[in-house]
Amino acid sequence: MTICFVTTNRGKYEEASKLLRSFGIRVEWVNQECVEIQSDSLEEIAKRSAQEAAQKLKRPVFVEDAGLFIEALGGFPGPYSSYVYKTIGVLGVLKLMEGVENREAYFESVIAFCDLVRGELEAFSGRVYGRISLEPRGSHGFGYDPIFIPSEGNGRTFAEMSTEEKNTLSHRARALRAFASWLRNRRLV
Ligand code: ITT
Repeated sequence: MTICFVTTNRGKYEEASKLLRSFGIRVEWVNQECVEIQSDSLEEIAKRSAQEAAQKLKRPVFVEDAGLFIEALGGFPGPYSSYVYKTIGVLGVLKLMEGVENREAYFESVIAFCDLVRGELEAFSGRVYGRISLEPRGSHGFGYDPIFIPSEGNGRTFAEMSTEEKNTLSHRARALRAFASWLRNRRLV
């Protein structure tokens, strides 16, 4: 089974294709920007993007919307993570966190799958809890990986882990596993 992932982010595609391959699902990458509505809900954003992309490409697709939620900043940047990354970047986020003791944060991923022929629009989510580091560390991954230390990662940031290791812990991997088991059951229907 091959399934189409619409994203401009190579890192996301690589993580998804590695993980879904272990479920016997191949991922075809469509490197195209999705229409993203403004909303506080990742699920709402992802579902609307999936619908638009399925209409445009005339085939079933999935998209993913992710965000980093920092407790001391009231959940910022959350659904605005992409804009914040492009503007102030990881160093800007660290600056906002200067002198802040509470460094708790989580990543959330929402995958939305849309098949217009079968009338399906489904969402799957995953979270990983951790904390924001004091400085960027590591060269793997992408985005906020150099400043996010997952609780179960022995103190290392995501950027200090291989894709395979990140895939054992990450928000995206959790959402992808839920998606894969839904796809597996769907095939039996
Ligand atoms: P698409 O919308 O084209 O899929 P994007 O990179 O804009 O790609 P998001 O809006 O979902 O994706 O991501 C929001 C931001 O959070 C963006 O700057 C990402 O780099 C970052 N991000 C998402 N997942 C991440 C992860 O697993 N590790 C580190 N940063 C991540």
